[in-house]
Amino acid sequence: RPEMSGFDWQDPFRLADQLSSEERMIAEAAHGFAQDRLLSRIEHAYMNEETDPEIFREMGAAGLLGVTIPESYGGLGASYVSYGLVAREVERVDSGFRSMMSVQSSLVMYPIYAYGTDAQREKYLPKLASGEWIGCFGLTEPDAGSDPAGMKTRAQKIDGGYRLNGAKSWISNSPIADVFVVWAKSDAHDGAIKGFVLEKGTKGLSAPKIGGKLSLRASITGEIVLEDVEVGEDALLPNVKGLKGPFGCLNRARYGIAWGSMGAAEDCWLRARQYGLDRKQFNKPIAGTQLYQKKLADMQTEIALGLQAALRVGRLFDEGQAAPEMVSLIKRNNCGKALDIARAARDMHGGNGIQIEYHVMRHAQNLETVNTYEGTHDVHALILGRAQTGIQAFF
Ligand code: TGC
Ligand code: FAD
Repeated sequence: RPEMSGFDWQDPFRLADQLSSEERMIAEAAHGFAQDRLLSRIEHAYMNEETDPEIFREMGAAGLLGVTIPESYGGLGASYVSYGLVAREVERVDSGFRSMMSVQSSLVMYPIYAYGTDAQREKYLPKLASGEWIGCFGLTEPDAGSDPAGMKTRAQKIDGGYRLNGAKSWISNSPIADVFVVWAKSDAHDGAIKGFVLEKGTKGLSAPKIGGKLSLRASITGEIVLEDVEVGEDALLPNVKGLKGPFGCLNRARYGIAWGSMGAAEDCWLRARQYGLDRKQFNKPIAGTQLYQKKLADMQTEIALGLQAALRVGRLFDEGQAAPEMVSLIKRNNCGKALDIARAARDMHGGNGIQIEYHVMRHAQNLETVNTYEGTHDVHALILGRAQTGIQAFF
């Protein structure tokens, strides 16, 4: 029998050994940035429901925006595994900060890069990569969430361009956005869904904030209201048509969320472990009880498995071999497990667990959103059910 080796309880499957030196370097830099620049701001941002736009510029300077976009457009030109590692480090601090980063990278820079013209790439990507401009992605509408094909937003062909009318709802970053990637049914394209890049200040375009959120409070959310917004032909993303346009972006963002949610879960796990070692009841640390240790073991197990799965899909992404269903599987499972872990960590902190300074309840509240956006837990189950039965069960 070959020799057995030591066990690193914090990294059970030695994820770190499976990364390239560049990936390790990017992860370490993201960890340093998130712990130095983001952790110190989160309690104030969350309690006051405030989003500091300066964070985008700081993320840009740290190289965290557009990780997979080529360097010639201001990105890092790094792997999808690197992008996932960045999401993990940022969400270790807060899901809202990761949301800001992933919308900018996967939902705004990616479609401009993949579906745009050279002129659009040159105009928008460097400023989005530096964080000078903030982007948002408008797919969801008040009456079209899980079923985006039911969208009512329309683009009508006019001389030299398009006139857009409609309303988008629940849009991350929109009230502070400079660049709006908006999806609309276009009468010039047989009613197919097309993407448009709109700019702040265009007549008829507004983006009111949605207040009163009890989750993801550090990430601003709003509507996008389009009232006879007229744009030139140069606003159209010409190189994609149909739902596969927005879904091509969502595949990437959902993949990042699978990593990010594990970052939030790790923070909850490590905090619960330390709390259990420090907190004594019945004359001993609560971490010395069987129930407490079982919960820690469950957390460790789900996180180790979830990270390993995300790494596998990331490698396949980098080889051009990832399928959307793989992404559904890890987005669904990792978000669901992270939410369970955060709720358990909240409970393990007793009364202190409801306090902002113990962080775990904030993660649990955030993960309610993360489990819902980019396809709900149940919608991803239906995608996986369809793949194995051949029967779609959406309606
Ligand atoms: P369906 O018939 O399945 O497909 C229609 C067309 O789209 C193509 N397609 C995909 N292409 C690439 N990647 C994917 N993942 C794709 N999924 C579908 C498909 O091939 C087909 O193309 P074609 O050429 O044959 O027409 O479409 P359906 O209408 O039956 O869709 C069903 C369903 C439920 C799977 C889909 O609508 C869905 O995933 N709904 C969830 C909606 C969602 O995820 N919304 C996200 C909004 S953005 C957001 O939440 C950002 S939060 C960000 C943050 O703050 O971090
Ligand atoms: P619904 O689709 O109405 O779903 C309600 C419930 O019904 C869910 O439990 C769902 O699983 C279930 N359900 C729906 N259909 C079925 C079915 N066929 N079978 C069984 N159950 C079903 N969108 C963007 O476009 N851009 C963004 O930047 C963005 N950011 C967001 C930020 C936040 C904070 C939030 C909360 C949402 C954001 N969204 C964004 C929207 C998000 O993607 C949607 O909320 C999500 O897709 C679900 O849509 P819905 O809210 O309309 O819920």
